[in-house]
Order: sequence, then structure tokens, then C-alpha cells
Amino acid sequence: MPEAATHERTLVLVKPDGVRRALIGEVIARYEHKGLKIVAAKMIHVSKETAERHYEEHKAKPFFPELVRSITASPVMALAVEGRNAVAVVRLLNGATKPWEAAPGTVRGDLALAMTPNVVHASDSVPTAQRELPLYFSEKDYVSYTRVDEDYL
Ligand code: FUP
Repeated sequence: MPEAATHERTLVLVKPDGVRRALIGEVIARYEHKGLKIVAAKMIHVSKETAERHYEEHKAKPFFPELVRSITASPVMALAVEGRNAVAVVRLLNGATKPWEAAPGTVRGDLALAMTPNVVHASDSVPTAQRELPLYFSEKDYVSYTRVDEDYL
């Protein structure tokens, strides 16, 4: 059966709680070890305006103000991650949104317990990634290189 794989680029944020708990390396290592490639990385303090655009789909939800407050509370590490089926693979590695339902072995399953401080954000589809990446990166931020193990990935 042919492999249904597409080369994708997705956005990951190690959220303020993840940064303040010193989990950046732990999170990035999981993507690297899986075979995904980090093609941009930036420590930034997300502005209220960017946070509101980022979470615009949740604007009407009761938890929206808390979501904006938490993502702007202290710096995040923004990552652009590339590879085969990168959008779905990153979401799988991150685990379920509710950390108490997240499978062991996932970022949230292993490292989080509460809902809003759930360590990471990742785009949920290719169109979402295309909308979210420019909130954090411009075209000149992306680098191109070959992993030494690329033949196996
Ligand atoms: P995800 O794509 O896994 O980040 O999940 P969602 O887009 O559904 O939710 C976005 C963020 O809102 C998550 F980080 C968790 C947070 N959230 C709450 O804080 N309370 C809720 O009731 C639902 C979501």
C-alpha cells in the first residue's frame, strides 16, 4: 500500500508554563527524536494582539480571556517544525488537550496535569499552520538543511 505522507510545516509553541518549568529541551527533543526537523525557533513575549489573533476561533468562549492572559504572561518558545505529516505527528506527540486524558508517552501525558497550562500548542491542520506560522515567523526566519539521518525519515 502506498504511504500517505505529505511534507508539512507546523507551528509549535512551548507555552509560558512550559518555558517557566524549563521543559523547552525536553519538548524539542521529542520532535527531533521522532525525525522531525526544527526549521525556525524564537523566544518571544506574545503580545495581547497576537494572542487574540492566534486564538480567534475561541473568541466567544468563556475561557478566552484566561487563554489570552496565560499565553501572554511570560515568554514562549515558538518553533516551526517540518517533516512527513508533521501537523498530525506533532499533535500525536503532544497528546490530548486535556492533560488528564493524554496518553502516557505524550508531552501532556507525561508533563502536564491542568488544562490551560498544558505545556504546548500545535497547529491542528495544514490550513491552521499556514495561518498561525506568520503570526510568529517571517519567511527569512526559516532555515534549510539536511539531517544526517534524512534517508531513513
Ligand atoms: P489544542 O488545539 O489541543 O490546543 O486545543 P484547543 O484549540 O481546543 O484549545 C486551545 C487551548 O484552550 C488549550 F490549550 C486549552 C485551552 N482550553 C481551556 O483553557 N479551557 C477549555 O475549556 C478549553 C480549552
